[in-house]
Amino acid sequence: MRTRVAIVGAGPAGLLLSHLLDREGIESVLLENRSEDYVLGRIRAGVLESSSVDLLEEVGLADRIRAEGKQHRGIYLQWPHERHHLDFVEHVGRSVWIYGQTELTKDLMTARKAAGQRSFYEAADVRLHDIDADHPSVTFIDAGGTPRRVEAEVIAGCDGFHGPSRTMLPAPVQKVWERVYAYAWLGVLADVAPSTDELIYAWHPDGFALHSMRSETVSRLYLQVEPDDDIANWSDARIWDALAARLGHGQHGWTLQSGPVLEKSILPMRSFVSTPMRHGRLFLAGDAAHIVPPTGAKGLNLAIADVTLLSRALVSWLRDGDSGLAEAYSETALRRVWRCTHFSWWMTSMLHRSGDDFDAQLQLSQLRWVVSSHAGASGLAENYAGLPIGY
Ligand code: RFL
Ligand code: PHB
Repeated sequence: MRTRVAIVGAGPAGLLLSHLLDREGIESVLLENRSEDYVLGRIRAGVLESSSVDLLEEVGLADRIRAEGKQHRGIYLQWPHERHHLDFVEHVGRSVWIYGQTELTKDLMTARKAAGQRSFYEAADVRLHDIDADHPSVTFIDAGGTPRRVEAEVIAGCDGFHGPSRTMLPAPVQKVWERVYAYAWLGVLADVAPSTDELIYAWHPDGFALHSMRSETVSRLYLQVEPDDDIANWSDARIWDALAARLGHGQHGWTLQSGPVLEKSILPMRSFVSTPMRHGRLFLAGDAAHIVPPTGAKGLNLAIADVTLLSRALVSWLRDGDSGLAEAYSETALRRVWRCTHFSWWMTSMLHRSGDDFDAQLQLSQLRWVVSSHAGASGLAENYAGLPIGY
């Protein structure tokens, strides 16, 4: 079959790209190796920057975010015996929205179906061909076992960190930067109302903890653990005890409400950037090109920013015959990628326990500076609430 853009991967990057292209009259075929239910069931990010929500609004995808999401003015930063609210709106005039990636994925899948574009879930053995030629293609085996080929003008590799697209870059042109952290996150989804109105990021001698949320009745919580720790070592009771200690249960009258654990798992943490984000007729976007540790809540927002730039570049090239933005895509996208890579690394390094007591004192000094200095608070707020798409 023929199409204009073959999109590999139905995560937020691939699904949103398909929607942005469809609005400009550019047809695409979407290939995803998992089932629709599997993609919808993956619990991941939960914070949208205001620029992400503005973009989704512009393209008719923000109704449910505005109705069911929750707007937060800022976050709490805390360490033993002290909790400070950092008000992003006061410092930079922008807020963030709490809206689960699963909900956004649902909205994007609904939009793709309404647009009547072709999607293949459970596509096996997805392979990219001829990315250096004028007519690249993707082959795969569909859910019924039939081998198929999609011929396209461009391939968008939106297939996440483990997908095949990035591996197509020839070794001499590819450059990779990576940092693997000496800790991991244990993530918990709990059937209990959040014990806080806005997110709490907590530094603690036992390790970092984060209190986030998904709705009025569901909480999302994280604990710093060893990277090789086994989830079997963490009973629900041990998890709640650790959260209570690190989040300061009982301090200044604040209490952590515990409840049934719906899901728990351990997530590795890494920073990773692969360049270039374009080679020939293959364009990479989202986790296919870069990974950030989740402390800055940037992964999902970066995927949204990438495909916003990519859709503008592809529309101008494929519809209007101007390849300028496409030529510049990698360089333009990487400016924001490195900004978010730095911010995520900085938040991670400031909040996680590692090193010795000297490191701990530096972290605490940095935290005190961030909450007490307008310059410090504004820097964090500007990055967390999100820089403009064209940054
Ligand atoms: P995704 O969401 O990984 O989507 C890629 C899609 O490509 C599919 N795929 C293939 N399709 C066809 N053929 C193949 N061979 C394929 N191989 C893979 C995959 O099944 C998938 O559907 O990347 P995308 O669209 O770039 O979106 C990026 C975001 O999902 C990601 O940055 C964030 O979710 C990162 N992240 C988190 N970010 C946060 O800001 N806060 C979080 O709490 C948070 N938690 C997480 C996360 C990422 C996780 N992963 C990837 C391990 C928790 C986890 C578990
Ligand atoms: C989440 O709600 O899953 C979440 C929120 C903020 C982060 C990371 C994850 O920094």
